Amino acid sequence: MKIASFTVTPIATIDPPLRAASGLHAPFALRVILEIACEDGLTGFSEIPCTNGVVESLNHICKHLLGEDPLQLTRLLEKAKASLVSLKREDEARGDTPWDQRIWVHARSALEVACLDYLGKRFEVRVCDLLGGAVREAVPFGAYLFYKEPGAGGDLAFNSDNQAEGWAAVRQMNTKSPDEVVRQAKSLIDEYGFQSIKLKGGVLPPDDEADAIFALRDSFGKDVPLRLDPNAVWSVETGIRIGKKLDPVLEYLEDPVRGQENMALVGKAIESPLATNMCTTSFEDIPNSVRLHSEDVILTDHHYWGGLKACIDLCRICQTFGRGISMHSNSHLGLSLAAMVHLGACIPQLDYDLDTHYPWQSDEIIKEGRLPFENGAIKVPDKPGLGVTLDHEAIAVLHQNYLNFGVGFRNDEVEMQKIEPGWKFQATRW
Ligand code: GKR
Ligand code: MG
Repeated sequence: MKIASFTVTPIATIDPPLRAASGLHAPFALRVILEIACEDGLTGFSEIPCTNGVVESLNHICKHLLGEDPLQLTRLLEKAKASLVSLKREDEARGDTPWDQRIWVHARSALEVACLDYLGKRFEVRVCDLLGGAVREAVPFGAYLFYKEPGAGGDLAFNSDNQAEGWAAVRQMNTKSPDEVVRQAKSLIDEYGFQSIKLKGGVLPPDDEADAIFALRDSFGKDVPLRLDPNAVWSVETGIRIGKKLDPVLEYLEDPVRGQENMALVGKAIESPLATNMCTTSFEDIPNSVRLHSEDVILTDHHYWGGLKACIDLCRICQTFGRGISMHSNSHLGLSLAAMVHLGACIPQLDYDLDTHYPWQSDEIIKEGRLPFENGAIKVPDKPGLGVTLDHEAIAVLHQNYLNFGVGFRNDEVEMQKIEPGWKFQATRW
């Protein structure tokens, strides 16, 4: 069956003012929804992070794929890659930001996941079955903590008199001190049952972030694994000093420093495993990773590694070279989450709970509504394909948000300057 039409829809979804090394999250996070429709009337969907370049490229590529059969996925992706070359976009570098800026990996992921969703419906099997089969039926995620400014994002102002309770209330609150970090963790864990914790760092002076980690340990005890991720803005000296300080309490330290060489230096000096979604981020980085031993754990992410099958390949390489596997996340909705769950279900050596920003987002674009966590895990959907259905009305609303918002890419530095004039991103801050 051939692809008869496609739709590329950029959307803006409410996102709270979370802090990171890159600055501050804008009131809306940008995503792109790809929908392919085939001659048999069946459709396939995917969700990826949005930039102007991704939207333009996907529109360009998809025109070349009309008439292709998603079952011939390798051929289809080769054709897609060739068509992108003719667009001559120059922004094919990952960049210094905590998130990845390369267009091709995003486009490849969008195409592959939409095709697998369609194929699952065509053959009445789940995406995880197309990937080789599930080794677990529920996929565990961790509590993802952020320093944050007051407010819940979108057009909603912080209102201390509102009726919100529990996580809905804490989600709006300022988080800066170790006590506030612990309050956020307790609330997330009460609401979702997460069994491990990651703190997004790179925001406060490193010793203050270490104090927050010790406060979490005091509060939750040694059975709740803890991670800290300063997104590579520490120097090697700081990475070694803080790494040693936190050695007794961390499950892993994620991207303390920038680049494989620096990661290897820190890794040799401390005991905690090092994890990355910033220094080993493509297959081309693997030889150097092996040569230097730049990290112990790689955070896979199907949006950034070019799709679900590429991540399965990555896991095999990780197994060969003794790397643990975890999963990276960015602000996202249920369509991305469903794909993450199918992938998580198929990774035999899933060593760690996966990252997800999902509790921070309040919108949804799937008819099933917000996907429920049970003891921190999400059940693999049991319907064919990804197992979720697009809610076109919700997408239309979020597309209007995108048009109203009028910004086509994520820029945390500009957002940060709105609350701290003159603030500048620094690739190495401490
Ligand atoms: O949401 O601000 C954020 C994070 O910093 C995100 O953009 C990172 O890509 O979560 C990510 C990470 O693990 O580096
Ligand atoms: Mg990270």
